[in-house]
Amino acid sequence: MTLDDIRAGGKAALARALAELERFPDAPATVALLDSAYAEPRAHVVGMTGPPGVGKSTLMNALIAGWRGQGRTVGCIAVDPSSRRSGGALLGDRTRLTTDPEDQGIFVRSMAARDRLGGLAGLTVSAMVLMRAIFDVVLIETVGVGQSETDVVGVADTVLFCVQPGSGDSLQFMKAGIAEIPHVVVVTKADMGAAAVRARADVLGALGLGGGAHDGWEVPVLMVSSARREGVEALVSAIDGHAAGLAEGGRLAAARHAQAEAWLEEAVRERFGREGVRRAGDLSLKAGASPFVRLAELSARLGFDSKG
Ligand SMILES: Nc1nc2c(ncn2[C@@H]2O[C@H](COP(=O)(O)OP(=O)(O)OP(=O)(O)O)[C@@H](O)[C@H]2O)c(=O)[nH]1
Ligand SMILES: [Mg+2]
Repeated sequence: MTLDDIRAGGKAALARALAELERFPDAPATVALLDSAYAEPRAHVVGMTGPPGVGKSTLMNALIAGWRGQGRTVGCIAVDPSSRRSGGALLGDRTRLTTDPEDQGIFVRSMAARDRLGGLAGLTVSAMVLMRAIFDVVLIETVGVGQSETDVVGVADTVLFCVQPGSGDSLQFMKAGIAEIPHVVVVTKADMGAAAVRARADVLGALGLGGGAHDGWEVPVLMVSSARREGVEALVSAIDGHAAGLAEGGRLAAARHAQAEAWLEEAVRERFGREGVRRAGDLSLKAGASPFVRLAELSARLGFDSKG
């Protein structure tokens, strides 16, 4: 299947391609597809994280509606930390999508984070790269449990961190040293009134303590009520503002290049362990070079490990 086939075949074709990608991650056809997708990035990639129940999925629905209202196409990946649910991942259940299933401009895919607790499995990156070549926006939702918040940094151009009013999330935010992670902080459930205002002040205080520095970008802390669809437009604008800043001076390309190199090293480590990383030697990528071809080459050289 080629990118053109997927673009022509719509959501059904994309679903088939993603299934192939999961079943045969190392097949030459898969690598070729990912390679071409990597060379044609189209979407801005937004990562959304935050504690369980903070309102990520509801916000995802509101954001999708916001982007679709502007005529933009949206691909979503909801990463399910399967260990959180009894009986494994309830795929598709977490998203509770309220959008029109007939709309070809929205595609949502749940994925289980098999490899690490709450982490973004290698497949998430492959799916993201494929969807990035097809949609205007790609949104990745992942539950922040422990240190896994940082994982979303490895796949997204703009990272949103969600904080719930009255939950102590903002305190956690300070203690856990996660203030450097987000490009935009969202105080969810803003319809909760005073508690939301306080949460925002707390987060601003935490950011003021030296956190939140991103290359001249001042991290906005926005109050959003997904339930009432309030503040969603401002959030969409803030994301666009961050994207515009990244587009200057080749920053976006540099950030994506660094992500690709980090992913490659992680993938080699997962397959061949630390010893594999050592034997692989130089894991840097040439500008614009796809990590997928490189991984395939390295895997052939290092010998396929049963863990792969
Ligand atoms: N009052 C209010 N409640 C909200 C809002 N957004 C979400 N909720 C509620 O908060 C609860 C959790 O929302 P979800 O969107 O499922 O939260 P989540 O972060 O995706 O949860 P997990 O996927 O389990 O981590 C649900 O009961 C929602 O109805 C909001 O804007 N206002
Ligand atoms: Mg959710």
